[in-house]
Amino acid sequence: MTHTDVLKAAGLTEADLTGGTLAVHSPIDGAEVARVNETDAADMMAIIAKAQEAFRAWRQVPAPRRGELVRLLGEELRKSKEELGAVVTLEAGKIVSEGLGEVQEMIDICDFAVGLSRQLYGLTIASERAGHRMMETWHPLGPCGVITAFNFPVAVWSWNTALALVCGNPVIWKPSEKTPLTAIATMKVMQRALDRFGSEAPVGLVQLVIGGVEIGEALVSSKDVPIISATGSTRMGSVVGPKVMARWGRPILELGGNNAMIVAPSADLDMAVRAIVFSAVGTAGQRCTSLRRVIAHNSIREELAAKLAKAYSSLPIGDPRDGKTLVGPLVDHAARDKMLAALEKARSEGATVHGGKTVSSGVPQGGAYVEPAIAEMPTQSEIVRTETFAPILYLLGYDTLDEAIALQNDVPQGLSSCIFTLNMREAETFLSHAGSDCGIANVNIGPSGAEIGGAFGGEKETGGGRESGSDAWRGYMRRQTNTINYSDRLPLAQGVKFDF
Ligand code: UN1
Repeated sequence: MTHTDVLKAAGLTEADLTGGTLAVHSPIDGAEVARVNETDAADMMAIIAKAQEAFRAWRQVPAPRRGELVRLLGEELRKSKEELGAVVTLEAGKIVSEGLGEVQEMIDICDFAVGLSRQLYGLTIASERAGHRMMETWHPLGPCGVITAFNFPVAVWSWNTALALVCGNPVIWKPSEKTPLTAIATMKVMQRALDRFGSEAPVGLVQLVIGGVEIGEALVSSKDVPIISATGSTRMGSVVGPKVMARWGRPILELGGNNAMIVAPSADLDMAVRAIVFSAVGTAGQRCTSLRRVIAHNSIREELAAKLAKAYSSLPIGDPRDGKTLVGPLVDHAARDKMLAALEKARSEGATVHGGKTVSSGVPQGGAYVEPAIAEMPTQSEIVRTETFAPILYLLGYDTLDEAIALQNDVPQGLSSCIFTLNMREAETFLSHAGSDCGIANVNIGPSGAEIGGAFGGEKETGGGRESGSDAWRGYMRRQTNTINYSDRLPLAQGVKFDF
């Protein structure tokens, strides 16, 4: 199938693909695959106003009914899984299985949100006053701006959208400029669900805006978009977060990670190697959750390094559409330049680097293909503490668990982390208050590939936001505390007397 065939199979039309100003390139071969129309910044006010109007109608629809729309979305995604997965592969360069996995993640969050639509629970609370009752009610908050990154071009939208919709909020989606086509294809699927759902869903419930900083800025600075859920770099978040806060909006930020694995002396090394390779090399190291640092006990460090070198040498690098490939291309040549520069820096900081070379034979020409790299580091130097969005794995050693945990935590980011150990004391210490400082901490599995059922996000420079499962839905609603007096008196709390 040609690139155009893939796009057409996902429902994209000639009008979607041509005549616009935004050139879209496939990481597979660097080919220009479309010229997409960008949203005119001058239209943003009207788009936001439409979302506000949709909000006033959608919040009246009972939550379980809103869940029905999300159920239909899940059904349509099931039908379109292969076609949409193929667009993810084409536009983000993911291998086939990961492209499909991403759509599966969308389906999973839809299923979750459907159940949630009947469970937007509030508490009842004991009142100190006779004849009084207290409770909490959760109300829709308003339009939710969703800014997504190229590396999960559709799953992260679905985490936010499935939740926002059942919570009663419209969505305005600004995808990465690198991946507008998956967004357009996803909107076609969404439209099919909306058509089946019927007129109870207002016009403008889910809107797509395409473009650069100006478009994002319009969302970020509008008081009429109370929630901004943004995924991307720490630099982007450091601009978006304060701007949203300054106008009293609510940011949900999911930014950089610098995820580590501690490998203890008792670890099942073969399992650890499998976990390391998937999480460091999968998605060509371009997940927020990708493994970037292995902190191995010095007694097993050499053995582990040898096993890793062996595993890395056999990794099939190439066309992500080929079912045998495990390492596809980086998103673009700039990403490869950054990777090579990071490895240079690591060398200057004393690293011994294995791999990390540009691959140009046996791969489609025009794409940015690289050998995944392992950099054995003498210390956790500056480059190790920096997130480079590429398959670089820094290898460090440790002697005591305290030292390993301190190394694990001594980075600016706080997304995901894990320990491989069969020692229960070590595992529990790692998960305790004195252990990992990350939003995600795992035992005997890698840091990436989280299920949707848990809350997803992290601390420190990762931004503190939580999306996806557990009670992340609360981030999309406003909490109202209610006190109801069913007595014939008016007692004051805290024993205050105010008789007149
Ligand atoms: C991301 O990289 O922004 O846990 C999201 C994972 C995926 C989500 C990653 N479920 O790796």
